[in-house]
Amino acid sequence: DRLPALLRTMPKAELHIHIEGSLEPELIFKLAQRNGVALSYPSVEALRAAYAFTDLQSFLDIYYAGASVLLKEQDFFDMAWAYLEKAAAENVVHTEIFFDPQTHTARGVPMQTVILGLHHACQRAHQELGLSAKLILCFLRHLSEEDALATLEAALPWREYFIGVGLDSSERGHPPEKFARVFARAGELGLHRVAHAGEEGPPAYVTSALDVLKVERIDHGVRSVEDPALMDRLAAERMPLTVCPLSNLKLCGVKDLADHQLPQLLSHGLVAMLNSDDPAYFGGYLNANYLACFEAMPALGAKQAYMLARNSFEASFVSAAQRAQWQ
Ligand code: ES4
Ligand code: ZN
Repeated sequence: DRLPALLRTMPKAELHIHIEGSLEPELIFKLAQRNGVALSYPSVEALRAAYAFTDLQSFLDIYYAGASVLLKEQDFFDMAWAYLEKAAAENVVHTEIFFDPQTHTARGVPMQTVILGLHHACQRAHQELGLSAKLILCFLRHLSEEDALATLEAALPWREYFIGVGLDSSERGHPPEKFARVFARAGELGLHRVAHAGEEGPPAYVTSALDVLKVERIDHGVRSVEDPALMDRLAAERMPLTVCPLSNLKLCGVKDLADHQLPQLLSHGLVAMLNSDDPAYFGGYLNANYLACFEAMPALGAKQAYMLARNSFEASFVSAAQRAQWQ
């Protein structure tokens, strides 16, 4: 069976990866020591043992705690570089990386420190690994829209270092409508727009992300399968869904990968592809997501593998000319 080899070696894009979610326990401890930050876990093993999540919030609490070791530009560089080396080794040729500036600026880390550290890693990845890497600035939806607006303005001196904005963190109780003004402002600035929707929240949040935030992609979107009219609309508009199967499994969105919505999304003609979301926390990077899905889902074969890779390029924010080099 040559399918696993195909999955590993085919060129692909990754469009849904939170860089803070790529921070491995070993690097958390190394940075804690380097920066003199106290951790509430005695060892790497104890921290990893705490990665037993029941829902999105139980994960976010430990994810924000892990990010507290990031203080200096070098820390952000080291975190991103570690991810980019792994991505290149998995035949990811293009990646669009989420970062959460508010997680850092709220602790007194300057915006410049965050953006320059990440940007320099992306620049080096292009030069040394031949990997195209772009940044997407995410707003934390559990915070206010005023905070999101101030964050966007604070990032504008580095406007050319990110290609778009996203919306992440606790979904339930924080509908897309809450961020209508900041997404409109991002649109005026010529930034791409994406949002997490239909991960834990209802399909109505997917609809309002489209209608109110004018997003060009939906992150997760798996609960769209509960609304047949929405499924038809997503297919008709070729609206991409950045699906993260191991994330949904670890956060108990599905009981088993065999129950995951991916085969339904593909058979309905949706532009879905696979992504790792928070690989250090959810049990694997992009190829682990591919391998686990193709192992668990009998409907997936070589045809679907090519389709997922093709969708990853179609849904990316790179030019058609650039895409032609990879496909
Ligand atoms: C996230 Cl899995 C997930 N969902 C929402 N927000 C996030 N931030 C990092 N990972
Ligand atoms: Zn995510």
